[in-house]
Amino acid sequence: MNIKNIVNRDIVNLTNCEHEPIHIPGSIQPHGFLLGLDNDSLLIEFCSANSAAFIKLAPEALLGKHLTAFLSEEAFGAFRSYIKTDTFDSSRPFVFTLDDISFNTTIHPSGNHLILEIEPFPDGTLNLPNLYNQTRKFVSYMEKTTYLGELCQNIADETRQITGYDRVMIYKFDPEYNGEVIAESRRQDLDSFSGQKYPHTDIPAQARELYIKNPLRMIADINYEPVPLLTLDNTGEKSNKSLDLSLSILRSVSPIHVEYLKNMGVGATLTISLLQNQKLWGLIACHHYSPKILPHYTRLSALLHGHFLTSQIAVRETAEEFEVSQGVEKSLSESLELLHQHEDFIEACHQSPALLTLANASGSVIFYNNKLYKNGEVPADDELIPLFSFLAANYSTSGLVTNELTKTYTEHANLSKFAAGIIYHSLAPGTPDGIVWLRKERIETINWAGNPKKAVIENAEGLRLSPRKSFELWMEVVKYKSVSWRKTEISAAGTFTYSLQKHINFRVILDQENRNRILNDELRTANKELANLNWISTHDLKEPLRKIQIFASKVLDREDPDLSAMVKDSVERMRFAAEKMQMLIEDILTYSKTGNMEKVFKTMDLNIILSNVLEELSINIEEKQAIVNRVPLPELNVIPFQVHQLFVNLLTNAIKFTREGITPVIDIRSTIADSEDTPGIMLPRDRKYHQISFADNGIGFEKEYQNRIFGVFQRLHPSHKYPGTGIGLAICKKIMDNHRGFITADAEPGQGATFTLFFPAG
Ligand code: BLA
Repeated sequence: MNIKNIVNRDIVNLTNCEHEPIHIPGSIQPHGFLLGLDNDSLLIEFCSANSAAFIKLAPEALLGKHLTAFLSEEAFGAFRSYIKTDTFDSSRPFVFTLDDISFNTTIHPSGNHLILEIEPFPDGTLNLPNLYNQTRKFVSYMEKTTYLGELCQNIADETRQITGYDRVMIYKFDPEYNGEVIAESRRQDLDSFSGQKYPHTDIPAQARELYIKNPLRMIADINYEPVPLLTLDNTGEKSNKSLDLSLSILRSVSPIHVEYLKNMGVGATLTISLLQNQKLWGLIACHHYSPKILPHYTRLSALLHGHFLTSQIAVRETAEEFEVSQGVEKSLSESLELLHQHEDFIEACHQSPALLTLANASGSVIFYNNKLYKNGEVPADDELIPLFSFLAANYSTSGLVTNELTKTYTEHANLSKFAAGIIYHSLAPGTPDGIVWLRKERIETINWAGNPKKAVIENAEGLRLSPRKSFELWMEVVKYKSVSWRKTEISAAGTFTYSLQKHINFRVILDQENRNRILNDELRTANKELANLNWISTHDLKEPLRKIQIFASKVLDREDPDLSAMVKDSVERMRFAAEKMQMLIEDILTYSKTGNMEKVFKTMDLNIILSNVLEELSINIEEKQAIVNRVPLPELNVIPFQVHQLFVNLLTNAIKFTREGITPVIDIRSTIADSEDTPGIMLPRDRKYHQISFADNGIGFEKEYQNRIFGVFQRLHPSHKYPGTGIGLAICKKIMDNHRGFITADAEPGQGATFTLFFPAG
């Protein structure tokens, strides 16, 4: 019969430390022995080399056999019914007696095998724990303690009392899995480890994974000699056999960890996992300074402590978190209230204490419209402004939450005094406007148990890893960091920012509306004033002008021989100037009236208006012997007196700007047109217009004046021959605007001019 061992002989080195397969060492600790049975046949396939020390049968006598090799038929029957229950209950292990020694067998499945771990009861008794007492104590802790720290201390004390270890620690992980001793119960003569920190490298990831699956492990004697697991070497078909000991209690531990504990001077350990949300929250770590085997039931008692503490962690942490979040919520709703009450929240309330306490910040700053609104303890303005620009450039969409700003805003460590940690949100993307909550730097001294940077050292052989040898306190001073932001604080800051953004947007709209309203009011008043001013000034001006004209006429009419021709000429000029002035005033008055007067529309036959105008101008027409050709005009909804004015102005121009020696002919035409009929004119599409044109054969004008001609005081022919104020066509344009129509001009110098009106049809 060939027998081989399945000891894993991989050497751990710098490159594979995290991958050391600690679950398949192929060996166990010697305080018990292990059998691996084939699931189906129940034949012994694996046996630890130390079986003879317990049952006087060497592996050779057991491998390939049934348990009846050492159990009576009766005990074997009991075993069979035990394993039929499917769930293996470690609180009721399989117990058998051999030569008056009771053995405790914990059984669990592993792949295709059943693993039996067999330990004798150290003193031969079962030693059942007093669960009633234990439970009563737990309940009293629950009632007595409010905070997690206190509870941990109680658990540490109680665990030491039950188990008798020299030192019991509650060891808590931080997010990076560095650990800290947060509670400790110890033999009086020992130095305290309380408050010490241990780097994450002390417990590698695969070990942590394993401790989630298997919450309890024991090293009974750190100086133990690992016992190999043996199996039959059957024709080599399964040459690389291994047995997964993840859930085993006897599993041999990693040699690196053994070395670690030896360096620490520890003789035996018990470690219990504390889980939260399927993650390792911490450990109950027990040290003994000499070998120590903890009996099965006492282990279970200690495990119960672990479960109890685990069940309370969430409750206590939630209670603490709840207390904080109640305060945060209160401040948040206070701040939101202020926001809703004050239209100018930023100016009025930026120094509200609630704005700080909603995130438990030491300072806050709102940067809005290039102004800093500061609250609490904050950095100087010339530091804040560049900070806001930096944040807006990099975090305007995502925001930023950090307890170590210098990590992202490097080279600004000086800011840490007041802004080591920040929560930032933009208020308007694309601008530097934003809000920050700040936390001051908290300089922290960490008591590392040995220098964490030297947690791993290469030993003499070069590659082989070694845990550090010195656990002497190594103090690290952590700077530039603030206390971390809690979830509730981060979320309160987010909620408040969102409301502030809405508030600002609303303010902007409101401001805009206000500004428009004010502008409108101002415009209306200005218009009124203008109309008034026009009216007053024109009336006030007209009066003295009339007087000048009357006096001038009197002087001229008198035929006074004493008056020299020169004086007469001067008076004549004066009268002419006064007349011109009067015309100008008249036109200005009309122009301003055209815009400001109430616009009363009436359906009118334009032929009637045209006839009236022609009648009015008959003297001038006759004087020039002008011919007016007209076609029937439509009936339209118009402001009658304005269309009258329009026709007067157009016809007056046609009669005025005539060519010498040529009979003036004025053609008035009317038709319906749309944008397609008038390619040169930008009429709105899909609308029909009444197109009425006044064409003359007068002096015309240069094409370049075509558009300018409708501006105020545009005189095309500024000479005595063609007197005018330059307002007439501006009035025409305004009238057409009032009718939502258009006026265009077309001309050839020396050929004539055509003015076309477009009145909307229907
Ligand atoms: C395992 N390391 C462990 C365990 C603890 C620690 C508690 C669990 C195993 C056990 O039950 O003892 C660390 N123990 C501590 C710490 C304290 C303590 C911090 O009592 C503080 C008071 N360890 C190293 C280095 C490596 C390493 C450098 O220091 C490797 C790179 C490895 N630690 C290591 C391994 C295990 C381990 C592989 C798993 C041991 C096993 O379960 O096989």
